[in-house]
This record gives sequence, structure tokens and C-alpha cells, in this order.
Amino acid sequence: MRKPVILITGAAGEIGHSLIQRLSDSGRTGIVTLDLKPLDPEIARRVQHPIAGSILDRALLESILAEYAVDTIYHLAAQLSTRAEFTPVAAHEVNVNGTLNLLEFAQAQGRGHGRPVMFLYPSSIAVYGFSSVAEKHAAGRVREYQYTEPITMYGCNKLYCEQLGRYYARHYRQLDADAPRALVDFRAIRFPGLISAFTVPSGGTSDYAPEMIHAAAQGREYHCFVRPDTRIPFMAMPDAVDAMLALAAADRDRLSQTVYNIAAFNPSAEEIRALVLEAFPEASIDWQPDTKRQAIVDSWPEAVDDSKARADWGFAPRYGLAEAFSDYLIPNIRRRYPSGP
Ligand code: AKB
Repeated sequence: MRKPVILITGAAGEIGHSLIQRLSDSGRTGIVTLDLKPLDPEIARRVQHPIAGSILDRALLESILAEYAVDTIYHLAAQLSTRAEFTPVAAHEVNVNGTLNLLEFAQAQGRGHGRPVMFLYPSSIAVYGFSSVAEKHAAGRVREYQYTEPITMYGCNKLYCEQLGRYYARHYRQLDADAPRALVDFRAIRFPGLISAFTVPSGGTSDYAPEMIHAAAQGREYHCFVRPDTRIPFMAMPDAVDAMLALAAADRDRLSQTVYNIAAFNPSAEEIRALVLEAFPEASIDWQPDTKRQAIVDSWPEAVDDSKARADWGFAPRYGLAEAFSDYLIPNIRRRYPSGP
């Protein structure tokens, strides 16, 4: 008998860290993880089987298939937008071929145990692409299908994988005489920039917000790589994890689409700086925009329309901007860096 489990790829990353904590705090056992990097020991103890390896290793995926009955996959492994621009082919390999491997894995799992495998996929606001700041301002809150002409490899990869997921969920091998049942229950969320009190991201372009806060809390100066007026959507990590769990728990019949925007707050970089200075008045934060990274952030929307997520599966974030700082970020970050200012 294969053991029923949840599989989390990219588990050592920021979302993985918080997701594992939340699942295990709620009593969920049977978590198997796959990542090249080792998990933090505090996270690893909550996992039944942390597997060190790559999503590109098909033999490894076969062995997981043979050992476990995977009901749900959180496919978090990805190369983020800044990193992907330096190694676009490698990023495509991980972000697209890795996702294809996992979708095939899910289909095979579903065939093995005869029921659909839930496939949760974190997409991103990077799937959007504006050609100018004027167009971005004029667009305001964008819907899922608008302005999807990304300018980054990561954005292209995420947009395409959303489509791949929809294909596996609805049209897989549609011409086969014995067309297999669609056994992948694909559900994607387009995440804004995420801010965690416990981890600092790396390789992304929305990283300026979390970097600014964590630097101030450690008494380190910060040179912000975007202009003060830069505005994109952000969200506190607990709301992102809650959203994934809420989408996973939603009744499939209520889901009118496979990909959902979600939104919480969308401060300018200057507004973030002001909140950081309120908490850490001695913080030294200046502006040193990097034209190339700035262009990436300028191509992302300043706000997204999440009315479908709210209507279909009840998405409702706990934290607005002020509460994210006062109730979540600042108290936890102060505890995290006890020798900070
Ligand atoms: C990145 O900056 O690449 C990510 C994202 C917005 O998806 N944080």
C-alpha cells in the first residue's frame, strides 16, 4: 500500500517554509518535500520525508511515485524574475520543464489511485507586462486576462505554465481513442510580491520591500534599487499561505477559472520606507534605482482585480498595509533580530 501524502516542491523557499509550518501546526502529517537545498532543521522536523533532489530528475520522480500516493502537490520550485534574467535557458528548464514533469507526475499519480490529484501552482504578477509607466497607471486594477505580455523569462514561464495546467486539467490527450480522464485538478494563484517576517527572498525583483524592512531591523543601511514612486501589489506571507489553503479547500464546482489574482495592498516604495522609518527611526534607506530592474517592476501592474477569487472561493486577506506592519511584520521581525535597533 502506497502511503497518502502531500508533496511540496521548492519546499526550502519562502512560501514552502511558511506553508509547512502552517500545515504541520494544523495537525497535517504525511508531508514529503523535494528541494535541492536542505530544509531548515525547524521545518525538516515537521516533514515525513525531506527528499534532496531536482524536479528535473525524472528517475527520482518515478521513485516518489512508486513509494507514495500523492493527493496534493504544491509545486513551489521556481527561479524568480531577477535570477532568471541572468540564466534564461536554465530558468526555462526549471520553471517550464520542471512544471511539465510535475504535471505528468500528477497525471500518473491520478491514474495510479483513480482520483484527481490537486495541483496548487503559485503564479505571479510577473505574467503581466506593460510597455510604459503611463500605460501601467492608466490600466489601474487589471483582470486575469488583460495585459499578459510579460517582459521577463520568469513571467513568460509562469504564464505558459498556467496554460499548461489548464490543458492538463481540461484537455489532456483529448484525441486518444480512450481519452484518459483529466486527473489533474490544477489551481493557480497569481501572487503579488510577498513579505515574510521570518525569511528574506532572493532572486526576485519585488525583493526591495522585504529587503528594506529586514535591513532596517538589523540596523543595516539599505540602498533601494527602485524609484520611490514605484508601486506594485504586495501581501503578507500568512495571507498568501492562507490563500493557497483556501483555494485547495474550495469545492471544484465553484471554481470558474483555473487562475486567480489575489490582492491585499499596493504601497509605493516611498510609503513602505515611511512605515519602516516609523518602526525603526534610525534606519538609513536611500534610493539607488537600477534602471534595468526598475524596468521589470514598471512592467508589472500597480493593482490587480481579485473579484473572481473573492466570489469563487471566498478570498479575503487578513492584513491591509497598516496591519501587516503593526500586527505581523514589525513584532515578529523585532523578535527575529533581538540585537537590532
Ligand atoms: C519576483 O520578484 O520574481 C517574485 C514575483 C513577483 O513573482 N517575487
